[in-house]
Amino acid sequence: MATKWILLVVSLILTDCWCVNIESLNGNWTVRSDNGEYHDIPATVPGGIYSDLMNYEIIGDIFHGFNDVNTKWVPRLNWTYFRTFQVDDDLLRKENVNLVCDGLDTFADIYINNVLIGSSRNMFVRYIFDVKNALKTGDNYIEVRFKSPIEMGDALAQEQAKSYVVPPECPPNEYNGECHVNMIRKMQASYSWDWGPSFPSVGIWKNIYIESYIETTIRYVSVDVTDDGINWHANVDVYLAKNGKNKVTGQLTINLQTDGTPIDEYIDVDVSPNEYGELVKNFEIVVPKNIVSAWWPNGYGEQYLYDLTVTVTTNGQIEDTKTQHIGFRKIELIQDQLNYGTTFYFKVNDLPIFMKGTNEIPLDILPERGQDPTLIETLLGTARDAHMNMIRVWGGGVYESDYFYDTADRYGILIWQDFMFACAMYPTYDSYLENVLEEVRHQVNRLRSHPSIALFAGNNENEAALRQSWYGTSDNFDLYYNDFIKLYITTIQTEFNRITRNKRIFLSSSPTNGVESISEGYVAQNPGDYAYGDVHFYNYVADPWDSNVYPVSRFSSEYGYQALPGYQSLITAADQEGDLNMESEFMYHRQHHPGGNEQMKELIEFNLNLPENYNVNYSKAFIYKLQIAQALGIKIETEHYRRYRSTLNDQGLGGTMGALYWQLNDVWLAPTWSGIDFTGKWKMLQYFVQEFFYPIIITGHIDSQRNLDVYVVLDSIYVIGEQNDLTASIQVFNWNSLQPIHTDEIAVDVNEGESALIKTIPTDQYLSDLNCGDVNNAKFNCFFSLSMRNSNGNIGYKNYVFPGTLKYSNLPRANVRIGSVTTMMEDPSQYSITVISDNIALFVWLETPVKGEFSQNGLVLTEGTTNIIFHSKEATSEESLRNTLTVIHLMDENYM
Ligand code: BMA
Repeated sequence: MATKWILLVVSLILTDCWCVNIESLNGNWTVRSDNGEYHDIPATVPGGIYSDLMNYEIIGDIFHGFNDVNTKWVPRLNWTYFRTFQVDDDLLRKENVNLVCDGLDTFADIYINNVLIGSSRNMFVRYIFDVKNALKTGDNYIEVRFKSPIEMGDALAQEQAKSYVVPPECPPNEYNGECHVNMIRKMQASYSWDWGPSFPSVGIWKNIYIESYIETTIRYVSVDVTDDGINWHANVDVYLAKNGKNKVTGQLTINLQTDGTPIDEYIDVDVSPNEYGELVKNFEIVVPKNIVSAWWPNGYGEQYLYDLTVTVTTNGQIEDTKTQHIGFRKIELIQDQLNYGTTFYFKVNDLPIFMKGTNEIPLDILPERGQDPTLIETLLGTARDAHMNMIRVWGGGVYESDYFYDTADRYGILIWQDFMFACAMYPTYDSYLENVLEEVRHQVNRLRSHPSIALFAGNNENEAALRQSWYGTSDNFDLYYNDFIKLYITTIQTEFNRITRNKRIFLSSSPTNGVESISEGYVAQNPGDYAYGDVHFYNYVADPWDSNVYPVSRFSSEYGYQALPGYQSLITAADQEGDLNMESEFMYHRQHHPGGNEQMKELIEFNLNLPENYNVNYSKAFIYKLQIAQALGIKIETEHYRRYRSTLNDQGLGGTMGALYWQLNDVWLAPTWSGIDFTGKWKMLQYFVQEFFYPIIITGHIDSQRNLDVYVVLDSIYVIGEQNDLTASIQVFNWNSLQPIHTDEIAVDVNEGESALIKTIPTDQYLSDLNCGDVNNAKFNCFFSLSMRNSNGNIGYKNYVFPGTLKYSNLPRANVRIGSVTTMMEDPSQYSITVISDNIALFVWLETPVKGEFSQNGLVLTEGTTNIIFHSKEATSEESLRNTLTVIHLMDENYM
């Protein structure tokens, strides 16, 4: 009984922290422009100027029509956010009173009661200002005076140009963007990108609050987990606040949850600032492997997370408590020497894992909106359901919210985290580098405890940009080379290694040749060398459906093709239907990628006929065919990478262990590389992603000798169970019959983590013997259908290989219609739909305005009746779904 009471008292003490006090300043503010034109505009914090001006209807929906250029005046003004707030005596009695700004975008002077208390210059830094002497009891007044980021960027560029220009000065004209974003520490894409509009945001985009405490408070609990083979080691850094008294003496109480008895530790602290001005206490918790369960990436096991709670006590009083979820996992990047080149793959908990995933761009071009938990859950949930295990947070966006990384931890999605530098040269004068150092310290300490964070990389494509002189730097290579080293190596990497004590993976760039780049002084002769490191691959002049055009890389971290969002999505951004004609001003306005619209037409034309321009459904047909071209292109490319995981080719290339396509999401309605459009609707690509990333696939390709090579690739049996009696079926279908004309059955023997070649077929001879058309002239009226089954039924998804260019074939005519639509008993938000066809039908595409997703879409039908599930995300009924459902296919007369 007594023990119980003691425990209760102790737990009350440990959870009840009465010293640190937080007074939020989030909520209602007011904003005005400094030129006097706009005043008394109600504002919301966290937020931003575009959101506030839209809410107050000073500007229309910035995502509509040409409003990106119509609102170019917004970031050219200086905007001041202000409000009053109350302070009481108790708060002012505390020794330390600070204003904490989790995110200010970007250049602001902050005044309290008309006294300047500090300034900001980096949207990725958390600013903490001592405001004890600025506050008074009762009413207080705060102003955050933002300066125009455009003017600041211009001024900094002028100053920089006095010694030398740091290019690119401006984006290509097609972007309708702004210049000099590389001068400022702000989301680089907010000045436009090849997939995004220019909205140079301004505002208080994260929480803002007054904190008060007596002795200290906890700034970060940052953890790097390592493994010595027998035990896990949680290397913990507790960063304490340091203003007021410059030394902290007291105790830390540590509590780590385990599967059994928690680990409790008490540590005395007596810390003074180190040479970097940090008050940091480092300690190690040794965790026997049998008392916690390992964290695994999606598809390989569970994502066990444990609470690590740190409490700081001074003078016998609890000052602050922070809980961090940690996971126990070991992650290594293996770059072993091969005869030619090196490997480049990740091992998690000693298991080599093929990384399947994508690149995310900022979740919203207005950074405050990218914090939305529902948006995060939806995007990462879609990634998880599509069997992804890695997402790259690309370097032109933002370090995402805590909620984003928490969700990645829960979903088992490893994060390849770029530092926020992309496609540019950057300055390196002293105060710029100091600014970057503040960013690195904050972001690395904020993020590194997440088990999902696999690695940090210095930048996006700047090694390649420098080596290949994308911005005309070749005449002064040494100058920009020295800047490269100074920024990414001497500054960022050195600081990163110091903070993490060399316990985390750092790559200087992406793409990079990894160890080979290092041996070539960090800027390799060919940073995109297939024999080393990671590769970004884009080729718009070769047939995307021919797997022989793709690189045999070690790890492909970017690749993709553009497509338009679906008609129903795109029309919401336009004024009228005619805007969706490919030749319209709107369509050229929305295409930022130079030459992109012509490339999209070519992308279709490699394999399909362009729709006739006079067709009433021209825009719909164009979008449909473009989505097919994109989806199948990325599918073929991804399966190519997955097939190569166990093979080295004659040149010693291969052993591919990663496929991160470009790009997951969108920030406006436009032609982009995404699989999910800005309204959340899936392009055909996203439907294909969940199939081509399935843990086991059967996949075939026709090699340069015209052999059809069929592989089974098995990543892990975790999701699908034991595969001991697997049979593959290679069928040939004639375009005009739902009955296969030939079936070849093969017993499959494939190991976990293997890509196994199960059959090679001399395509043309084989199909000629089966009377498959004018084979010698590459006109085929047959195709291959691939599937797998075991004694429990079908395994994975069906796949297919077209032996020739589709547009040269006499393609199948079919009548495809919706049969029944029935609410599913077990879950009324799901509807079972039957699709009926009287013949082979290609890329059968279902659509409805009701929000939700189909279980499959863009199907190649080889059966008369196919069941599809629709998961609705808004209220609907059998009847309204049935009434709005449409189904089309490649040879649909209305879409040719
Ligand atoms: C790569 C990316 C992005 C770009 C994409 C598509 O270069 O890193 O900069 O949006 O390709 O062009």
